[in-house]
Amino acid sequence: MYRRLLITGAAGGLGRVMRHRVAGIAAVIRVSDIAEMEPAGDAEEVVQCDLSDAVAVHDLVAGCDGILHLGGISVEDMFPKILRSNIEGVFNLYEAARAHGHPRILFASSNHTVGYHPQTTRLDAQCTLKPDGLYGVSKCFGEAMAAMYHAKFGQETAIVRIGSCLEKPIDHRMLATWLSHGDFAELIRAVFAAPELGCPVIWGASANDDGWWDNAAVGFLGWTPKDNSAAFRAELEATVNRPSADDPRSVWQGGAFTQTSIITDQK
Ligand code: NAI
Ligand code: 15L
Repeated sequence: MYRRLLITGAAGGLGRVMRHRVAGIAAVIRVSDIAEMEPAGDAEEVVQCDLSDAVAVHDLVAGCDGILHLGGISVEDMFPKILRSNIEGVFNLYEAARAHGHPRILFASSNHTVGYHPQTTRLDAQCTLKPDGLYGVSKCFGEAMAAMYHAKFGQETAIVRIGSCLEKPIDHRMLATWLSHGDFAELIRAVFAAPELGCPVIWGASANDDGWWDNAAVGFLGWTPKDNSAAFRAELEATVNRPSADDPRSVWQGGAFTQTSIITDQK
């Protein structure tokens, strides 16, 4: 059992759910976010912290032997925000980890690192990065930091390219990208239980009939997703219009993220 597991991004959509699903991994769960969080429960500590504040992150990581890194900007946004949270924030986290004995990290990367691959292509961990925006580029940076700190310092990270982690798929693309909360929770457990981890890329998707991603390289984790978006197909087909075949949402793995024009709006 871990001594203390740090969860960043604990006020966010996934953080609020996973906080209650990781019990038992560690004696103490330290939850953190820049935003306000629910008060501490049993065996929990709550620490408000801005990931872009290097000194605060150094203190945040002290005493932790595992980190579930969910914190950061989670959609396309203006570059200064992405810079602070996803670039400086990741650098601060890895530097803090280096200073505090290399706690094992699960880095929440994203399918938007490969968003400009067509939906007709099946990808494995060796595929070329094709980010679909500044957000995707920032996740590529995080993946590169993880790989460099592993090669140079032996820091272990599970790079999890999450598809769409929500209660159920809400559009046709998510029939391929969906990751159930239960499967994500089990993946977190597998990552922190593995005797040796290294720095693998793991596709964060459930056992969807329509999946695009090949996790053969991480069989050693013993993680077998159990849920399948097919269970929601009929409901989805009845309630949501399928975009046309030439719509970006049907063409690219990153779907609508390929179409955001925010870069041209940056000042
Ligand atoms: P979210 O946006 O709901 O939560 C992210 C949290 O990070 C927020 O509570 C926010 O306050 C916090 N945060 C942002 N900047 C911060 C900073 N400078 N310092 C401290 N905290 C900061 O995102 P969600 O959906 O919970 O996702 C969690 C992680 O998983 C994110 O890193 C996201 O990029 C990644 N991810 C999520 C997917 C999903 O389907 N939910 C898909 C792919 C990746
Ligand atoms: C992500 O990376 C986002 O954080 C999340 O909000 C979803 O939009 C997800 O990807 C997706 O591609 O569905």
